[in-house]
Amino acid sequence: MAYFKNLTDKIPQLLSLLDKDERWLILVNADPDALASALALKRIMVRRVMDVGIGNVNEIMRPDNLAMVRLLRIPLQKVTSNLIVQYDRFALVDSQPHHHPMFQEIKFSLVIDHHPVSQDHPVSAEFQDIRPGYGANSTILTEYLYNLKIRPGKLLATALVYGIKTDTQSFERPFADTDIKAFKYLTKFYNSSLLQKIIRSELHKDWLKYFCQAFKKVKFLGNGLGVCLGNVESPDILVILADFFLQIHNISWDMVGGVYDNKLIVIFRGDGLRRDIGKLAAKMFANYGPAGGHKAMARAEILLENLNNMHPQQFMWHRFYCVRSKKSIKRKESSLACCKE
Ligand SMILES: [Mn+2]
Repeated sequence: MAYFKNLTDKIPQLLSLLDKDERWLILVNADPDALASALALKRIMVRRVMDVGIGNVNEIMRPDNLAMVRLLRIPLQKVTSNLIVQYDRFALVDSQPHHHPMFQEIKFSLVIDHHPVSQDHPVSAEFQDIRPGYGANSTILTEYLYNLKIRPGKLLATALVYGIKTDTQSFERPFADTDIKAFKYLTKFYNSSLLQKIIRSELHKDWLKYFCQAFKKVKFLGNGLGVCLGNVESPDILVILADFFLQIHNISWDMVGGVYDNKLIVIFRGDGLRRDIGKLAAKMFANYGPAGGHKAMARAEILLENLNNMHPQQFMWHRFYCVRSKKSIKRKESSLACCKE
């Protein structure tokens, strides 16, 4: 039996679409899984069409994504109307046309994705392969490479490994058996030092100042802690700090807030053992904006105009003490004063 699913129907259909006289552009909303998928599709197309490029619709900011693009030499171009007119055909990977306004303006000939299909937005591409059961789109592309007998080179294999690793959160999120198979298969060809280098590129040098601020402002709350920064360049630094503080011995949960894009964003992290951090996030902020998550990870985003004229830091702590004193009221049946909702 073949190691991967047999794509006997799909392969001829895909190949019949590729023409030596046509230029293809593969579009992505760039994240590691999308970038790896695009690189794999480019590898499949490269000698079968006149030219193939990769275009990203979003700005790439995360340091690990930037490291991936640089170290794995992914030739990316920002999508503009000028770029679009240089190509004849368009492919989309790890997304569907309705996922981004810029995709909606393009007629795609090929879509390969693993997100759920929407009845309201059926995909109309000539060639489509959408498999929502898969943890990563990189897995689908690995199956194509295998079926086409293309052995992935070091850079492509490393990209696909990282795509699977990030989309499945190292197999902590739902995944299919074939995601594991693809991962195992690709590790024969990848470069572990390159992968480690990408994984470790979590921080921009400029972000170190947020650590200083956080160390000065952190408040310990029993077995948890909280900190609220001012404006931050990216909400990713809040995630990094929240993950960082959870490494402290005897700290079982934390919350890290900051202001970005006219919103107070609070990232919650917990050890997932006793306290349900998703519930805490919802109790604190659900009346003010999207807030919630699961036992170990949660997030809240509140527009600054909804902070009841309070400073973001003041608002975060105010909501925390409201929730906490309510809990203690329940426990002690005392009549401690609490804020009005
Ligand atoms: Mn994906």
